[in-house]
Amino acid sequence: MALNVKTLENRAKKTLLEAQDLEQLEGVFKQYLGSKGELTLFLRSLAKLPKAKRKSAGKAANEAKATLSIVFEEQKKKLQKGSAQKGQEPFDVTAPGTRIERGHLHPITLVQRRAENIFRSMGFEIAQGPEIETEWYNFDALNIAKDHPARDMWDTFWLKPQNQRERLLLRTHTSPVQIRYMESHEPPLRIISPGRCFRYEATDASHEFNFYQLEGLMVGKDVTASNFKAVIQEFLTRLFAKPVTVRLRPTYFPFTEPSFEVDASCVICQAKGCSVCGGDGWLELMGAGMVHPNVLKAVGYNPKDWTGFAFGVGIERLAMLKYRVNDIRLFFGGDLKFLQQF
Ligand code: FA5
Repeated sequence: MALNVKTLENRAKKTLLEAQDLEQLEGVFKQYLGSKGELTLFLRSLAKLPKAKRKSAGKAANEAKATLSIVFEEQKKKLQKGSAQKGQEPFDVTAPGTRIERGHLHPITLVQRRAENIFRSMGFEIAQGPEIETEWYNFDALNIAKDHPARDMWDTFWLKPQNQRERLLLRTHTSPVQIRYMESHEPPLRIISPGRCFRYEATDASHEFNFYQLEGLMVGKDVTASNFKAVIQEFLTRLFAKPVTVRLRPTYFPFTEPSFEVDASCVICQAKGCSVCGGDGWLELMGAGMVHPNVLKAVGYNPKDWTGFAFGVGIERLAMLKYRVNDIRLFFGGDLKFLQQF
């Protein structure tokens, strides 16, 4: 009996090693070690053997099973490696290549660039300022006193002090760029400053803790609120490629006097009334006003000689209207299904 097992083992080993592919190999394995395989059936039949023969035959059969399993695994690895290498071999140089996806600009960047082009064509320069600001530029120089409640509207993220004498924060608006620019330039001047802002506030469909603003500033001789209205109406009409009417409502900002809340006629329904404008035909877009004399004084300008207007608009808010996006969080969610539409 032991001799027969050895013969069977040798035959099975030879056939396993001769297998040309994985399918053939599996077939041979089944033939000997499958549920109805020769060796399996032999192992099952051991119980019928007389006790004296059973022990040695069982030992020989189990050793054969172990050896064949090892040979099977080794041969399998060899064939798998071979087929992977083979897969790389045929190379059709005439076959069309895999198309490379081209990236594209984010909708916020598209609106920012369009806005920059429109303002540039009206004689505005583009100025930049740091996202990490000092308390002085973000608040004090803008006439916002330390204990003024207006600071609560612009709660932000403060940085751990590292030997600086000035406290640092993530800027809450782009208005500090007004100060930085005026400190180093003489009027007359016209600038816009697009950039990232941060606020410590809960997010909802129209608020993010990280968003973009576009600041505008024009200082000159006899610059008035009428100049502001004309500039902003021209900007919005060109941005939305539709006629837009602008409405100014009185409000309060510490760095402008008088200050306005700027509403535009709804570009979705042409001011007829819809769900986006809440039915009244007007959309609140930005804060603005005439530069406060204290701000002009703080940068060394004489308020008797110079006047100016300033405004700050949320770029996401413009993009939401332009592309009819109903939730600001979509811009920063990284969902490709959303982003690929632009
Ligand atoms: C300001 O930030 C003033 N610095 C604007 C200004 C500039 C007034 C110059 C006068 C002169 P306000 O907090 O209202 O104001 O923000 C201006 C615009 O930024 C808002 O109308 C809105 O479009 C956008 N904005 C403000 N907070 C958020 C936010 N959390 N998420 C998205 N957009 C925001």
